[in-house]
Amino acid sequence: MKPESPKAIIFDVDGTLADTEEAHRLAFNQAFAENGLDWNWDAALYDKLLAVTGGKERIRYFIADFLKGFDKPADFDGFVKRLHQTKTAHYTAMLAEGLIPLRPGIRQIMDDARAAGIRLAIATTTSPENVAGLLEAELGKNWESYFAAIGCGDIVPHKKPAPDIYLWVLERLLLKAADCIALEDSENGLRASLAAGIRTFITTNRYTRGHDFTGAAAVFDELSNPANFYRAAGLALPPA
Ligand code: XBP
Ligand code: MG
Repeated sequence: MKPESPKAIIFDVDGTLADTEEAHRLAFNQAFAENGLDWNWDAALYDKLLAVTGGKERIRYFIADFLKGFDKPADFDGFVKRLHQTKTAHYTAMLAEGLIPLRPGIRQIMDDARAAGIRLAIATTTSPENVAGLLEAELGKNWESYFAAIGCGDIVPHKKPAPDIYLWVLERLLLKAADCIALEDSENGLRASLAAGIRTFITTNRYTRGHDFTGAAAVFDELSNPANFYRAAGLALPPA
């Protein structure tokens, strides 16, 4: 039986709405240099570090698992927090310059869905400043009006692959998981949305192409032709 047309589409941000991880990686390295740390996360190392979601959590993971003999400062939590704040400042500066566009087809999907009365939401691990920076640059000052719920960063105790952020969004939408679909890019993201019971579609990128997407409803390399996504998702939307 054909599933009913979803009432909401819940978007992941990094890697899904926009190809952001290279900019995150550069911002991390700028923050390390600015704080006199000779750490350099090249693409190969960053690929491994992306196993942990959340920038603060990723810094801790790097120190614990990849950095031998680091002498932790007394206020280690404060050290990580400040380092991550510096990184976020560099990253949002890149966003403000319009350096990170939405991926092909994403704007079309948002506009088509809104025109058909399908609600949009965000469920991301990234910091709220980053969501605002990306979407203000791409959708304009009233970007928040596009979304019925915006779940990001530390508002939940456990980040992806835990389902917390998706459950938080479903609660705000007052919708059941079966009424929604999710759009993700990574294995951690897919595990989070599936654990929340949400039918999930994947769009891959250079960092996630080799991930295990078992359980995804469909996997796309990219969404420049939204009609393929609409057909797979049972979205009654006009072909692009
Ligand atoms: C991706 C993440 C984030 C970003 C870095 O989030 O895991 O941690 O890599 O952003 P998602 P922060 O795919 O859920 O959008 O440094 O702000 O965490
Ligand atoms: Mg992602």
